[in-house]
Amino acid sequence: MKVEAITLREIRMPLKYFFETSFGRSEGRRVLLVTTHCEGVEGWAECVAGDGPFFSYEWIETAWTTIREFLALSLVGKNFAIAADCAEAMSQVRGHNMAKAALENALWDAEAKQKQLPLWRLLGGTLREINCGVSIGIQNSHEQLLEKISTELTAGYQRIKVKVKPGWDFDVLAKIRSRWPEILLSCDANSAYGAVDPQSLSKFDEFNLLMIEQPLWHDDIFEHANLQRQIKTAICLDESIRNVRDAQEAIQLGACRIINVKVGRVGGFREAIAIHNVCQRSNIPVWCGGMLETGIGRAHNIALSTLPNFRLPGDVSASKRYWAEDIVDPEVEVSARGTIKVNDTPGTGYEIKRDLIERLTVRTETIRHNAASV
Ligand code: OSB
Ligand code: MG
Repeated sequence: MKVEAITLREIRMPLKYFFETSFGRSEGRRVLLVTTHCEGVEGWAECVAGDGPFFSYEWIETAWTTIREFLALSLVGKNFAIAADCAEAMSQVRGHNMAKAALENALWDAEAKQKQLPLWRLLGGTLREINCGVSIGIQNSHEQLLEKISTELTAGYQRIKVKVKPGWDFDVLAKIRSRWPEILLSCDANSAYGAVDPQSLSKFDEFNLLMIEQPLWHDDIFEHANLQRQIKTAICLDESIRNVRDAQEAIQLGACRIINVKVGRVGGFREAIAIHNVCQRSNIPVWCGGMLETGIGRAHNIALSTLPNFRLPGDVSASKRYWAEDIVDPEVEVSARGTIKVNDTPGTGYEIKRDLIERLTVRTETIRHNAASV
């Protein structure tokens, strides 16, 4: 697979509803889309870096410039036997996993199309249908949150995850549990409890949660291990797991009982598969996290979620929860049982809506072998 050129493109996508976490509220996304041009085949991927360096130090501007100045130059003009091999070529750049993942995943998309294989099979998937949950942000009121949960349960989603932070936690969970004692419920703190007395976190145990996601610092494993010994609720790590070594360390230290795999956070499908495999061998279930993706990133998350150790419902939900109109056709839809079926169409099974993307584009740049950027 020869990489002839790489196109970067920024589109602006307003969210239907704001999405608020312990680190802030988003009203829309500036999305970086990457296209790899390989011998007549185009591969597409989405960079999940946000509008600012809040979930991670990466954001759209660092991703764009790191790709343009370094990562793209290490790929264009090169021939890779398989997409996964490009990770090695980019390894000189430290970190910047979201930028790397966008490039690697675009090449996986190209490889799947070139081989006329569905992406999920190329990744090693076995599940034909994936289980879906939703992540519901912090709202303006408790009533609004309960209303949203009710809507998603009616739609069929199998697991509800709510965002929590000090002051928006125990009262909220108590209200949810008194109305829905039996549902599969989890919470995600996005590192909001680092400064809190760890003893107080055992209060989460009252709510029979499937897990609490990333309660402590974004870069911590050790203190999560201490905390996991003190609380009954399973800890799930998100931000702390940047690669397969982090996953091994977290498992060995007992820092979590579940891992959220986000392909962008870990630098691409190759690393995501490696984490999946390590967790599978250690009997640690994984699930696929989300980053408010458009249909392009969503389609990649769906393909990844077909690997066998994706045993818990992921944050992979329907396009219409986020976007007035998604940039793929068909849009991502979820059945009344809260599932998405995969099919055998080569590639992701979701077509790119080029005209719509063109209309939403605010800037674009193409990097070619031995040529100045255009
Ligand atoms: O921590 O999982 C998270 C969105 C942005 C940043 C971090 C997170 C999230 C979500 C969104 O929870 C899940 C989704 O895409 O539906
Ligand atoms: Mg999370």
